[in-house]
Amino acid sequence: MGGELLDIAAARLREASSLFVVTGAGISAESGIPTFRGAGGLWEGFSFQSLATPEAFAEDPGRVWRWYRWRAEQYGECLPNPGHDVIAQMEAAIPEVLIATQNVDGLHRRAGNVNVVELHGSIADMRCVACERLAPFPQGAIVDDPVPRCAHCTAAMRPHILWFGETYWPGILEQAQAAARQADVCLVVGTSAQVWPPVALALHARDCGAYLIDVNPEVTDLSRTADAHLIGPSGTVLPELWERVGR
Ligand code: BV8
Ligand code: ZN
Repeated sequence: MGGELLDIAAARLREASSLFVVTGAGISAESGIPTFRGAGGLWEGFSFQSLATPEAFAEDPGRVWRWYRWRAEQYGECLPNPGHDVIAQMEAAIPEVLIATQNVDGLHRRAGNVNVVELHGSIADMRCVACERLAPFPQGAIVDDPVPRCAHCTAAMRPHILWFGETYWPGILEQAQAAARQADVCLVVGTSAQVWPPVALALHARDCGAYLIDVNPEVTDLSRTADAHLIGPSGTVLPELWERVGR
């Protein structure tokens, strides 16, 4: 990858007092979590319409729960990778940092990031369909009914994850938009830029004056409009970039 592009991106990060980060499944690929649209991705054999939608849950909650329990098992065995670690170091070094992640795997928090907005929810939580109370996502093997019941009102619980066709929880996008508006640098890592609202956040940051860096081994609609497309896996590119920043 072009050294001078790395140097320019590093220079921007060195001067930045506010950083807005948008991440997608690609940042967790090197932690062993399959991406959605890559080979062997989560959608292999499952179309998202059949699983990550409110209709699918209404039709067969047990099937949706089994899929998420399988994913939770996978995520539980995974660890943050050097890409996550660098983003945690960035938050420690730069005054204003917000991470808006599309991932539900919780790896940014496990890497030490604190200012994290989980745009699409988290595999660590489940939510009551009736009273909306949150509870920890069930661990271990499914013993009886795969659909947990609410301890408070006995209605069915669902994964606390945003499904396709659902609107974002109030305040979530606004919080991210506020960070996007005041960012000196917007760093996008590992997203195919196919789900619109997260992409819109990065473009909003750029429209408000942020320098837009995209880290992805592939070319996407976002990398084409980025100020710097750093081509490669984030587990390698981010440490190299941060090394040159020297903060
Ligand atoms: C909304 C949680 C307003 C689930 C997710 C009704 C039905 C169907 C669709 C819609 C609908 N109504 C509206 C829509 C549009 C829909 C949408 O955008 N669909 C797309 C697919 C066209 N959006 C929504 O529904 C959103 N809501 O817009 O609200 C609204 C409401 C109603 C009507 C109109 C408007 C809600 C979307 C949230 C869905 N939930 N996840 C779960 O996890 O089970 S989305 C899911 O896919 C992820 O969370 C992620 O956000 C998203 C995109 O995936 P990526 O993270 O980008 O991952 P992907 O695999 O695609 O790409 C990986 C990238 O990494 C690749 O580029 C690859 O090159 C790169 N990479 C690989 N290795 C590495 C790497 N990069 C760096 N390093 C590496 N090593
Ligand atoms: Zn309840």
